[in-house]
Amino acid sequence: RVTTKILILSAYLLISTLGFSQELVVNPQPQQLSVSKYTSVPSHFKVEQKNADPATKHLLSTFFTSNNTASDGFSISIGERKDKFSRKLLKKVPQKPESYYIHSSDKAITVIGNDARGTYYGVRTIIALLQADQMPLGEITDYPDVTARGVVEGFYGAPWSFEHRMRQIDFYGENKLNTYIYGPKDDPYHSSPNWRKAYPEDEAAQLKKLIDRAALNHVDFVWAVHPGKDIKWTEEDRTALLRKFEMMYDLGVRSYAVFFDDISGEGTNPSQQANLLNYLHTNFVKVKKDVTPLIMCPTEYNKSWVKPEGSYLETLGKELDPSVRIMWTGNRVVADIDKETMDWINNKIQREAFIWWNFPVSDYVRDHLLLGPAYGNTKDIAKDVSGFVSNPMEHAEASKIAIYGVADYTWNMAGYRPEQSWQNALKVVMPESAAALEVFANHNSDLGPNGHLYRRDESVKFKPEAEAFLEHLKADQNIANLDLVASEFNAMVEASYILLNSTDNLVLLEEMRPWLRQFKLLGQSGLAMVNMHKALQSKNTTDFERSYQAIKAMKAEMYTNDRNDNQNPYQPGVKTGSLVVTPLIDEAFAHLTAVYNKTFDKNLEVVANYNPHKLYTNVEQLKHQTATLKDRTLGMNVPLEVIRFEPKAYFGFELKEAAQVKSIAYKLSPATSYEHLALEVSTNGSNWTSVKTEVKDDAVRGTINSEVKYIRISNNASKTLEAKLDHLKVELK
Ligand code: 14T
Repeated sequence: RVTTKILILSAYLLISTLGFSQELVVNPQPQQLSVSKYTSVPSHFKVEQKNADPATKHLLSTFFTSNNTASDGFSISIGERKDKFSRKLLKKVPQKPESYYIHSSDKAITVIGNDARGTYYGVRTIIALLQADQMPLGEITDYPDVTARGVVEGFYGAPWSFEHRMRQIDFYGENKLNTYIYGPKDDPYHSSPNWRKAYPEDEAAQLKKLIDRAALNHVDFVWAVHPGKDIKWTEEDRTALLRKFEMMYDLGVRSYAVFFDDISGEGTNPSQQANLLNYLHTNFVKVKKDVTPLIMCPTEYNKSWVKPEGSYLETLGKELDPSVRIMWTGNRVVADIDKETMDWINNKIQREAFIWWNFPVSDYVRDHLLLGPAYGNTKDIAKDVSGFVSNPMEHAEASKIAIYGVADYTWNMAGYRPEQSWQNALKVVMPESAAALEVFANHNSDLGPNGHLYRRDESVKFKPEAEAFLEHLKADQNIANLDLVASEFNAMVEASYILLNSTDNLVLLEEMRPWLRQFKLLGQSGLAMVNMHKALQSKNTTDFERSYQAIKAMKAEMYTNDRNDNQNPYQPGVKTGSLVVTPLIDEAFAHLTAVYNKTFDKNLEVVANYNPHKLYTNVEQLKHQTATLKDRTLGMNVPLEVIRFEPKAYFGFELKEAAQVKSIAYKLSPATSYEHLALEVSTNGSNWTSVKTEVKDDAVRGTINSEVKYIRISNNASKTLEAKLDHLKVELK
């Protein structure tokens, strides 16, 4: 009996000792960890908190309860540099904001922070270790590389719910992120027209709860305002803004941002923007004394939008008070950040830019889930940024995978390993089903073709297998990795079942459900494809045709899901495995069917489901958009931005072959654009006929009665036209 117990115990200790080097326990990865070994956790502690920080106090109370504390327990003392500690220990605390030092021996644990937040982080670290049954013997010296680290809720689309935000803020505290910028594009009290007004009572009450929760997690709740659409540069409007800041202050806000992105007209004037920020700095930040430096998002917030002849950024750099932080998304709207990016912008604005990283935001590819690692930013920019925040997906819980990586990267850049960090993140968000989640996330990370030209790796380890498979299949050679490919499809199906029936993170499951249903079907169609191949080899036509029909049925079901789930007006539908797995199955299916038809003199349809029509345009901003086909309606994914139509610019479709068309509809704003645009059709792409149109509800409609192959809307005027494209749709007969 006793020996078994000892055996189990020592095996357990061995595992937990080995555990730390391979397993997650503390995120972000500490800067310096010199722990000689991990021993078993004392059963009782005597906790002494020397500082009075309420957040730390609360955190301590979540772990040290009446169950594991006693007056003669193991000593753990916690405090700040300014509290009483031995000189020897105090010397070890880094002279850096938010730093901490932990000394842990078989006699006592001491946690000393450089400041209140550093102490809080030290406690986070020691609790995480003790919770994982890893009592360290040694020292931990730790501090963040980047000053402001966190998230900007700055995407278009449904803002996060109150419950999601509460969960997020706790997650930031757990992962030592210190910044949550509240700026949902679709909150009318953040933007026009209601930015001047107080929040309605119930919304204010919820915000207050979030702000309090942020304080409890040592997270700066940054309230952002987006006034640029209708702001007047008057005394009246600036006092209106001051009043709003004051109202938010009363709710507990101590950090503020002003966003000037995505606006046009008078609001874009840099001197006026600087004036306003300086006014707020002088009359609010300096007066209050407990408010952190202002953050602003410029109108030209990425390099590709900087007007060569203008001096917008230089003006901000010169005129804005040096304490004001300026946000920057990089060389493009969606971009990864490197040293050159930082040198360029910092030189222009005469300060370290505050990075707004547009990942894993998916508001321009809403039919995709972005579950891959946070990678692509170089490790040499720690000293060049004043902050680094991630703009996430509208799926809050799913965004945690990337946010976990951002927490790790911004804390300890040199030590950041994206893949390792990602693995750890999967275990944190789904402790029981992490392995299944890995299979799913592996094949759900790219965005598909998009207007921002931003892409991510997907199916990384499977990709070479998929390529080898297709190569051998098409060359009619033995497919050496057939079993490997089949077992990946099998893993997809099994992972789907596991996740669809998991209980370890129901919030995440709800967000992923539509994609999981597609993923299961995709895996099943992969298995059926492998079966087609085997049946063809053994000349079993019955098996071949059954698997062929099964794939068609699965494709039909996926198509139905695509038209019923996630029906947002921008990129409706549900895409999964779109970079590697789906093309592999589609290509193999088409090839196998063609070979089968030839061998057995049959006539099965070769393509299962694909859009044969193409975009037809000479407008750079539209070239990378995608053409969509839903039932008989041909459409186009439109970009959010204003498009420049130069003289002779055109956009439309090239049909696979000439066909009858029921109607053509498009909408642009402003509607005055229609005066300069003509709707034209052609059978050969060189002779064009104009189509008569009518305008109704600001949208244009045209009908034709002959077969056409090309359809275009062209700018036949002599001047450039700037307009937003709302939609373009062609109804096929
Ligand atoms: F302010 C910014 F730094 C920024 O990135 N703004 C938006 C952001 O809210 C959005 O989530 C993100 C991804 O779509 O990109 C910016 O949104 C755009 C991008 C455009 F190209 C808004 C209008 C555009 F024309």
